[in-house]
Amino acid sequence: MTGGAHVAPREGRTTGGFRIMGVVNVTPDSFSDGGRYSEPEAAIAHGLELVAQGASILDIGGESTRPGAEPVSAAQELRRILPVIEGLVSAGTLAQISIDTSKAAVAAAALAAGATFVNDVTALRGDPEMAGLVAGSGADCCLMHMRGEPRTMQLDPRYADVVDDVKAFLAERLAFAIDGGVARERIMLDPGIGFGKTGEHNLELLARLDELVAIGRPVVIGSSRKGFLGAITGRAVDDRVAGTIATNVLAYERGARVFRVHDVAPVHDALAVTAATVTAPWATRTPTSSTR
Ligand code: HH2
Repeated sequence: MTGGAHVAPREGRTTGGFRIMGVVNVTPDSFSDGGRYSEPEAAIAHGLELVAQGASILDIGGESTRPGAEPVSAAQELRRILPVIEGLVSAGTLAQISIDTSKAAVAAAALAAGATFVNDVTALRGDPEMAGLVAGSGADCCLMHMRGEPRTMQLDPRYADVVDDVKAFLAERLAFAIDGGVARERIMLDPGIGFGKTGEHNLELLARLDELVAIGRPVVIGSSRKGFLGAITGRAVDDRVAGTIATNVLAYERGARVFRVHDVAPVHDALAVTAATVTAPWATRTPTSSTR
């Protein structure tokens, strides 16, 4: 399969060295915003607003991956995402456009329309054509850990050691992608918060995130509004921004650098302050020089 033209993604990085990936779900059934941006005009306007709030990547999705979600056809997914990508491109957005799909046919059309990033929650396992497509297009990609598939992934997930298991999986998928011709510097890794994990698994992955960062590729975190935040705070899905901020600030401190969120403005500000604090001169001063 051939992909889009060879592409050079725009940078758009902020001074703190982090990037925010704003979520644009063009779906009727996403867990937090399903149905809100099903019309292309609404999705395009929402995407542009997220960029104005600080997103440098827009992640466009046409299929929900929430627990229990039913798969949709490539044709249906394309009908949802293509007008949105085309609209964002013709609006001249400076953000990098990411396609959230595990189907190569959908990714190929999205890349041809101007996307330069493939966010594949199956980490190139869902479609045998995907690795070749990503390699040939020169797009960036995110490889995410998921245990099982969305329909069944939350049925009693178990791990020997969740961080060791996710780390081994991500290292194996990184090697697979590189063997398939994807440039190492194009690849990001994601522990897949909420994908075949209990709340405790999610928390342990966040607490020990530095162990995944040690693989040596940028780590993406997608904790935004997810169920484990509701379980801790008792908050409904639309009211989990404080929990989302806490997890993203913690993940930044542990070394994550890409943050996939719905609530871009507050997360951007929280990360900007965190980054300014931990990258300031005093943060790296040695004890001897600071005791005088
Ligand atoms: N989470 C969701 C979807 N895609 N991609 C990455 N890389 N990491 C994530 O954690 C991740 C993801 C689920 O969130 P959302 O898109 O809001 O919901 P839905 O899948 O129901 O559309």
